[in-house]
Amino acid sequence: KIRRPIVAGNWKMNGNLSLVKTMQDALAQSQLDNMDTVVCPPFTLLSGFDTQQIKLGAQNLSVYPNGAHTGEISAAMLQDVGCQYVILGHSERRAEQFESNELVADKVKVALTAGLQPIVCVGEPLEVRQSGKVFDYVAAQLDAVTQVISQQDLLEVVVAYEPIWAIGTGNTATPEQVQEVHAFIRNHLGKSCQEAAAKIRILYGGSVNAANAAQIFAQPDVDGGLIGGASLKVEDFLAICQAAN
Ligand code: G2H
Repeated sequence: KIRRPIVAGNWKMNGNLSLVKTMQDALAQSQLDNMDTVVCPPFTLLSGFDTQQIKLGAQNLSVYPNGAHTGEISAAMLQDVGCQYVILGHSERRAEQFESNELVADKVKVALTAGLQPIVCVGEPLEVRQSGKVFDYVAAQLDAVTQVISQQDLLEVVVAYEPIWAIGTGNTATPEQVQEVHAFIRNHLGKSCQEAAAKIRILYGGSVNAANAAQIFAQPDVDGGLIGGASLKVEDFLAICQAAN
């Protein structure tokens, strides 16, 4: 692989201190030296991990730096507890918290300014796929981001392609469907920054499990995965990481 693989576990609103301990111990013993293994638990569990051994990511951040924003968490707070990554624009937040392409782009800029690597989620709902407009839809999500960040900063971005119809449904996209969109994303980002096209890491997310991970990760433009449900089971998550290592 030309790019260093990355597998990130998105715990969503799941997990507890006991899972932190078992996941921490298991990952500490695994020898995943050829990749970046990232755990993205809820905010309350972030400080439970030993960041010497595990890379940490959050699932969201505030666009504001500090102040009177009750219930929000800033980029600086995430850095303070050892986060290196932050998932932004997950389709669940776009749907449930009404996050627009523009808001997601602003958050990406805030993350990059603070030195956090954003994992920017893009992906289409079923009706968009059925109408054949996947590329247009994903391009609009990407363009909102590239419009507000520099070419240099784009090199720090990780993109996660997560077709909404494949999330938590057990309907994984086929390796061919995944490769097709990943190649599109790479080529499209190349129009903003040629260097980014070669260097940027593009993850697939959507019902990845221990059985299907290797086949998806084997696609030339797939650099790893963003794993939801399967990242909560220690053995499954380790097996998925091993498939990328
Ligand atoms: C997509 C994915 C992780 P799951 O949301 O971000 O979740 O693997 O459960 O489909």
